[in-house]
Amino acid sequence: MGRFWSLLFLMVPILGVLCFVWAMAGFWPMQNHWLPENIGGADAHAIDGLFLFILGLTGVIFVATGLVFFWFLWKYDAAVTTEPVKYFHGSHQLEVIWSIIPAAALLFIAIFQMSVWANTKIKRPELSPGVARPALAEITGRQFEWRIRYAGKDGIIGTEDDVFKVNDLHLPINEDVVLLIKSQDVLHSFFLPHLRVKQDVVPGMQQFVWFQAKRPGTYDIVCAELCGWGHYKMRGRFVVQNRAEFDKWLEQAWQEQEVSSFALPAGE
Ligand SMILES: [Cu+2]
Repeated sequence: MGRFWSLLFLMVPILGVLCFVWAMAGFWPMQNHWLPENIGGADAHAIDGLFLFILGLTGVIFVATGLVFFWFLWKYDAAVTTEPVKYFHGSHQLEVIWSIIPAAALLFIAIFQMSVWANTKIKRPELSPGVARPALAEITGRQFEWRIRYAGKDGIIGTEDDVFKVNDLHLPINEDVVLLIKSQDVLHSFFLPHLRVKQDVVPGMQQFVWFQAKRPGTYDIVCAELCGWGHYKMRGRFVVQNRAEFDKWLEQAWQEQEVSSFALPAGE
């Protein structure tokens, strides 16, 4: 019977790897179970590269551990092993080895990912040397929607020509886009899966995210932090379009906003 359990245990690494390969290949019924289409620039692709590297590294360790477990279960099956159990009280040498290897692996990952981290979280794009690119829009997360305030024609947030929208983000294609992220109430997480952008939205903090969108279309904005009963519906969409279309859309949104704000007859 012990052999049965060891073979069953062997299924863990085999089925685990098979699931990943199946999903990556997009075979039925696991179409759309792998990463969403990557429409971002070099940074987004570098993030995918890091993800796959770490997946490969942990995958090798996962399979190796699974095989070792299997081997021990198989070899020391009580039904076929008559030798009595032997105990020993730790091995200093082994402990040093299995502390150093993971520590070295983690240190390697920490150094290996530094330039990607710097590009996506520290080096904000610049308009000209020393001048940070201003935000295209301010995104305020609140239970349970994304309020979006576009800088408008003057390119400055907080002025009279700002355009207000809810859950409807438009972005120009092939440009460095900077967004200012805030929370009105609790912790949220601003997540654009197709751009590999994810930023915790922390009450009391102003944060910036930046990226380039390289493919036109309509994509999801989601909240990636459980923020209350309506978390599931805290989603919006973003539309990637060329600069001329974006400007036209913004102008039209401004006109509509003007009409709706000033349409009431005097006295009402
Ligand atoms: Cu949320």
